[in-house]
Amino acid sequence: MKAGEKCLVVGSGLSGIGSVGLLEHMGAEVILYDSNEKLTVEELRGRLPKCSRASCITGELPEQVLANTETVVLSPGVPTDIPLVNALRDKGAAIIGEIELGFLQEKGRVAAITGTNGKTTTTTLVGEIMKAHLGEDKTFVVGNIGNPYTSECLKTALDTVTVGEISSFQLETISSFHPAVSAILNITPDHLNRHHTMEAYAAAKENIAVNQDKSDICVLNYDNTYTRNFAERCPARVVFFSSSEKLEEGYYLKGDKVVKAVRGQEREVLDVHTDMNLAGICNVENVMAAIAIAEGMEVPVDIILKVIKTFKAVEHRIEFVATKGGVDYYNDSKGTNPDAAIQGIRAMRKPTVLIGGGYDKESEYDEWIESFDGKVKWLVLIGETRRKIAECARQHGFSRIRFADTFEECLKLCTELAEAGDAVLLSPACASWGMFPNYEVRGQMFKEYVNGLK
Ligand code: UMA
Repeated sequence: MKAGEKCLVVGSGLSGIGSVGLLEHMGAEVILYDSNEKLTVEELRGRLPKCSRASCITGELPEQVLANTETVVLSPGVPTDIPLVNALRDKGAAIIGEIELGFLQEKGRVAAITGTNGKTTTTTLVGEIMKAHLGEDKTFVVGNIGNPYTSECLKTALDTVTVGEISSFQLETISSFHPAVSAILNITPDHLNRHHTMEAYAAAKENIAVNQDKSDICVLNYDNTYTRNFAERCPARVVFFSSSEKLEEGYYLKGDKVVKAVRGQEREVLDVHTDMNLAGICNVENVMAAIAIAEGMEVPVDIILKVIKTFKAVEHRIEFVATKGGVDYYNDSKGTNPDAAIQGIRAMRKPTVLIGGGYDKESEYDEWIESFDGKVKWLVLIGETRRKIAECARQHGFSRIRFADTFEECLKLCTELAEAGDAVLLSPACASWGMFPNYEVRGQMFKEYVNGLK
């Protein structure tokens, strides 16, 4: 990027603010733009540091800016096929995403993790392992996890490692992003309103390896059809993990043990009951992926195991909150798609009052409803998708459904419906948008309500 380059940053959230800071450091002339008409220019300015010289625009983008922009940095929440982005592309502007911009300043090695589910847990665990190996000051954990890459990349050096949780949205707009180790944990239907087809969604995820070669590693889930098939065309050296199949090469679950196979020779790595604190088969898969990634980043096995032994569940992911009036409350606000929510139900051991519904990502709910398996005694529905889910549930013979207009009403209803010996699970199978700014706020509100119960 040349000094004085005219850059437009679209979106004034975390990624946008990080991008403006980095672009200004790189000597660019920056405009921060947000299409949300409800935001004022003053509000945008207030989000930037005082020293920033960036201009701010909200609402409609003036024709002159459209014509003069040389590089556009898109926030992940901005679809790449909206008229504004098409117009900028047609005018000849280069379009990149926030992750690509961060990578332009990367000096160390990168481990990048994507997948429909398990990204946050795996990224956090790999981050902890890298910190134990290299030290806190030489490890950066960035990306979809909530810490923009552009805010950290200038601190990287030849001996640092960046661990990135990278979403499909972020992978749509990379061009040179090149991790030494990548991982695709699984690919199941999600975000179809944004990507339109499963093929496009899978292709975005596969982009994580697009710049890798055989000197790099790509960790893939053998049990998932999409990721297993990707191995055939993956440009990196593939390392598989599996929780259901014996592998000649890779990491797999054998009874209660995770073993590593090298040309058919097995070595026991850990016992899933005594060596880890995370519940559910999905977490065994996350742990296997984390071991494969960390070994790929040349971390000695004893350090990896030491960290896994003390690692606790990530907030909002099948997180036990409290027992109140004999009822166990679980926060799985991160269950933002049907597949993740199925894992939440699987982890329950008691009759469950389930909170579902939220923002409509055009998901199908059939498999989720089928996974209720006699365990869900009431389904309390909220949000935009509630009628669609109720209709689907009734088609599958499940009619113990209640509706709530607000989250507060929903929580009160759950407390009334749950009896001692039951569980209440917030695992909505939908994103939080529309009712909450993000899933963290939804989970936090749930926890505050539960902790306030007598
Ligand atoms: N905006 C526009 N034009 C548009 C769309 C949005 O101007 O067409 C503006 C909005 O008005 C808003 C801003 O863009 O002011 C928001 O940008 P954003 O949605 O990209 O949000 P950020 O705050 O930058 O957060 C993003 C990720 N958000 C999304 O991908 C939706 C965060 O992931 C991530 O933590 C953060 O960057 C730092 O990397 C969140 C997420 O929900 C957790 N991710 C999805 C998921 O996990 O399912 C993919």
